[in-house]
Amino acid sequence: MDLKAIKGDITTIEADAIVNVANASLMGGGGVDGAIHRAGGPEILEECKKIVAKQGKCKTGEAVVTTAGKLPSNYVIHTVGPVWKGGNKDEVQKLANCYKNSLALAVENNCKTIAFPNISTGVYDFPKDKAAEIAVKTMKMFSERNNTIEKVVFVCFDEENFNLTKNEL
Ligand code: AR6
Repeated sequence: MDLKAIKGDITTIEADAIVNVANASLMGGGGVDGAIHRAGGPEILEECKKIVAKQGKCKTGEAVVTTAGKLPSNYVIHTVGPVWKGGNKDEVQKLANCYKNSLALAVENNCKTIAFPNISTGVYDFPKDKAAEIAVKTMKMFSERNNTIEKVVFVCFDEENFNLTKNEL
């Protein structure tokens, strides 16, 4: 598995799947979630509504898949990251689950290339250094057991996340 970090906007990335950081309602929001729904168009929200009608809200650490609408990727994988509450609420495990479950869903959908944002490091306030460490560690563990995904790109929006992720890699 080829792992790399770039600085950029995930909505412009051509990959089999890009990962969105949603909230439990899957009804859109700010940050990367807002950017993905805006750029991808209403088809994404339509599918999210169907998923919620069928299975209810998305739990923290879990992931679901929809079309990517007008985006240059094939799928959007929506995962719900943990809100940082000081570190004693299982935040680390839940963040690792976001990466693991998103990768598993990518494999199920025959994706070979996948792009991730730095999950939970915006309004959910997860410390960026810890988050980068967990993201890279989880990715490497996954790649030891699975070789269907060929390329994973961390698309970092800000310089700090970019440098932290690059250093972890
Ligand atoms: N491309 C890549 N990364 C981005 C982009 C982009 N276009 N825009 C922002 N980021 P956040 P969270 C980075 O706040 O902390 C939403 O309202 C950003 O710099 O988007 O997981 C949801 O609905 C940061 O490093 O997500 C949830 O309610 C990272 O993406 C809540 O926010 C995550 O920031 C999720 O909070």
